[in-house]
Parts: sequence; C-alpha cells; structure tokens
Amino acid sequence: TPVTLIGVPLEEGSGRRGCVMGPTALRIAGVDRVLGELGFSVTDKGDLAPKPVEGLEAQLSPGCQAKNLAAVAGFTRAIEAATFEAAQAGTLPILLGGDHALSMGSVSGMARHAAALGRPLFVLWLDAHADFNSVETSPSGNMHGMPVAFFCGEAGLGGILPEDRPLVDPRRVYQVGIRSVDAREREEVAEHGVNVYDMRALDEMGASAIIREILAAVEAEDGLLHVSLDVDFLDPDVAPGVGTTVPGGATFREAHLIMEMLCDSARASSLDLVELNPFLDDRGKSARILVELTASLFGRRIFDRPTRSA
Ligand code: DIR
Ligand code: MN
Ligand code: MN
Ligand code: MN
Repeated sequence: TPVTLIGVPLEEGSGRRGCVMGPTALRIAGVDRVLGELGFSVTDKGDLAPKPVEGLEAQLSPGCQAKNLAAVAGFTRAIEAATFEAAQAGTLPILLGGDHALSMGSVSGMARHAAALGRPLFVLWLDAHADFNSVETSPSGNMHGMPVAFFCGEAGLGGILPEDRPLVDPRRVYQVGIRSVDAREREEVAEHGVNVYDMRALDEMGASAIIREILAAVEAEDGLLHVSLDVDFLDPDVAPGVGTTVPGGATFREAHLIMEMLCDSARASSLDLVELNPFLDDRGKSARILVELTASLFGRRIFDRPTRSA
C-alpha cells in the first residue's frame, strides 16, 4: 500500500506551545526516508493550514469549556477530509502531529472510510491518558483530552462535523498504557465500555498477550485498525519530548514489540504520531523514536522469522 503523509501543525488542543513544530521534526528525523527504504511509495501532502471556524463557542452550555475551539474545529474538518481522501485513494494515511486533538479528525475520517466499505473501525489508543473528557467533564478545557469522546459521539462538540457522521463504537476502542485518568473521565470510560489495558495490565500480561487479544477482536469482525500513538505512551526516560509526561510508561522494547506484531497482522489502516513537542525534546531523541517505531510498524525487523499464523 502506498503511504500518504499529512502534516498537522496543531498545538491549540494542548495546554502549551511547541507541538506546531512536530511535523517538521518528524520529517527531519526521516519519516519519509525510512518508509522509502522499506519499499513504500510515499506522498507527502505537506502541512494543513485551515482557517478557524468561528461561532461554535455560542453552542457551549454554561460551565462547559473547549479551549481554542475555533482553531481546533478548523483543523478537525481539514484533517477529516484529508484522511478520508487518502484512504479512499487506496493509500495508508499517516498523520504527523501536532497534538492529540488531531485524532478528532483522523479517526472520524477513517470511520467514514470504514463505513463506505461496510466494515467496522477499531482504534488502538497508545497513551498515558484515556482522552475521554467532554466539554462538561474536562478539568482543563484542553481539547487534546477529548478526542476519544469526540469520535465516539460523547464529547458534546456538535457543529464541527455533520451530525450524521459515522461514529466509533467505544467497545471497539482499545487503550494501552493508560496511567492518568481524571475522576469523571474514569466513570465515562467504564460506562461506555472502552477496553482499557492500563499499565498494570501491561506489566502483568505483557505486550504480546494484550496485542494478541486486540487483534483477535479486530479479526473476528474483519475490521480496520487505526493506530494512534501519543508520545507520552512511552516512559519519559525513553521519550522526553512531550508536554504531559507521566512516569512509569512503556519501555522501548514494549513499544517496538507492539509495532512488530501489528506489522505481522497487516491490519493497520492508518496511523497518528502525536504530541511530539520538539521544544521539550532532547536533541531529537523522541522524534527519532517515533520514526523508528513507524519503521517497525511498516516492516523493519531485526531478523526475518517465519510468519506465525493464529
Ligand atoms: C487531562 C490531560 N486528562 C486533560 N490529558 C491529556 O486535560 O483532559 N494529556 N491528553 O496529554
Ligand atoms: Mn493523548
Ligand atoms: Mn497523553
Ligand atoms: Mn456519557
């Protein structure tokens, strides 16, 4: 499958500046080069530069908050359209973020693509955070904490995309690496049946058993699988270039094993690389790790091994 790179210089969804530089850092770290070396044909669409969508704030109820709604809404529409178009053209979209609010658009675009194919969309959410806040429950008002609720139709953010857009069933969302969840967010995640493998599950089960379970669920329904990788999924010692580090994250090898197993499954339909903040990074370390993980997802391996079947 050819690959389409979509640059998303979005930082308005996060609480601090810097993610706007993410797409450039990922390109400098060689994301297009490693994919080319692995034999993929790569088209880089450049960076999206949408206009803000004004007037949506008026729809928010008192006490609800969604910071920089106009800017994030403009990006969401542009990302949704670019992701859908790339997937419909038979390519695999990779979103170069940009903060995690970008997944409001990328996952919605893939949900529209999956619906057009008549197949279900599954989401693998690799993150320290559940990102299931709504405009009502969010303690910060930062929209990068809302994307999962958004594409499940639970964020209270109408008016950004068409009301009849395809949603993702929260029971087809699989979260791995979770270790920071807000009080009301925790209730919402449980109530809606999101599948959470928190850090304790990763410690106890190991990455391979978790990924096997998730892939079995995807394969049972012949689903598409969108992979969303937040830098803070990784331990801060491994990847410091992110504004919301949480101690006790995934190791370098756990992350690579997940990508290698996803590669073997050939199920991944699309990928987000998000929350990279080059201003906070250590000499490009985190950008390079995201690119190396992408290489593992697309087939780089230490040794060839016989294909394992289920
Ligand atoms: C927190 C932090 N749950 C919030 N969220 C994220 O502001 O909603 N940090 N996504 O990276
Ligand atoms: Mn996130
Ligand atoms: Mn996070
Ligand atoms: Mn709810």
